[in-house]
Amino acid sequence: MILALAVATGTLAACTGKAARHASEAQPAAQAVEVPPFEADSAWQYVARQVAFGPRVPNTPAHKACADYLAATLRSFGAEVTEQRADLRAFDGTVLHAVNIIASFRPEAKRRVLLFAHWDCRPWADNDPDPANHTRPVAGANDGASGTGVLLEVARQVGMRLPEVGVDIALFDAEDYGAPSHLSSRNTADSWALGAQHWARHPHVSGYRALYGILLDMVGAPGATFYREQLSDYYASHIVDRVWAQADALGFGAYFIDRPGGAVTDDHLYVNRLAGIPAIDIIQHDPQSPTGFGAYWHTADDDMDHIDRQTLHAVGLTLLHIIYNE
Ligand code: AHN
Ligand code: ZN
Repeated sequence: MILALAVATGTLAACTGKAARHASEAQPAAQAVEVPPFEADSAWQYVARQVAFGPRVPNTPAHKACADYLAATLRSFGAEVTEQRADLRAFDGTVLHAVNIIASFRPEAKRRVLLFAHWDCRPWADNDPDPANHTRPVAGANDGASGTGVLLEVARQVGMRLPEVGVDIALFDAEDYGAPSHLSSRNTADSWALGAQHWARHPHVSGYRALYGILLDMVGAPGATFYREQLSDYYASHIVDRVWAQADALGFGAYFIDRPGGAVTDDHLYVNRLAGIPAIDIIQHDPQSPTGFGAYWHTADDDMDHIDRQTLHAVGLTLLHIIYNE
């Protein structure tokens, strides 16, 4: 692990400048697009701010306060913001008062890109080695806040200078209320991603279309590796190709591994299957770990100590390059 980190850091330092020179040499001046910076400190603050509310578990005061904060922050960047409220039934019958938050830039544009993440927290740290934590919520620094934090910084940059393409940023709720592992007989795939399932059936704009969608999930751990997720390759391998090539060109090849990872039942499944929008998942995959995710996943360790600015930067800058070159 220490070796992998050293390699990742070295590659970053060595390649960022080289990639920039290479891009300007290869493209004629008329076609060069100026891509805004991605400020990793700012993204880190957006992650910390969410975590400071406490676990954003549906039907809690922290959840409500964070929803208000997310909507107000996106409005302050100049986006048109929809708060899509829905009462969604969880696997155990609990009715979740959910809020999907959708921020639109250039709402009139026909050509659009959808960027999304979940913002809620898992109510149970059911993968924690200590059984006492199995009934306690996760802090969700990585699992929830990291993707949302990166998208807030992307939204801030987009709001300051709009790209040609329309951009929608959807923060989905109730992703992580899937049945806990000790109730594995009820652990049906569809108990996850309830907010995304609702939006995919009832988009915030009727007849909503996007060229493609990109989901961020657990994009903040130090030395995180993102493999080609299987459902993404099934539905939208051309988008996976583009994103992984863009990341590599920016010197982020140590994060974005161009090899297959596992399949993950995540928000993008429903954006593909129910909304018919080709969508991919950028999600941390650790081939060594028994869960396939990072060791912090659904444990009491999913806190700010496991959030790294360089990982946020690799993901955020890659996204900005994708949308400004669209
Ligand atoms: C399942 O474990 C079925 N899906 C993982 C989706 C997820 C949970 N992403 C973050 N937390
Ligand atoms: Zn989770």
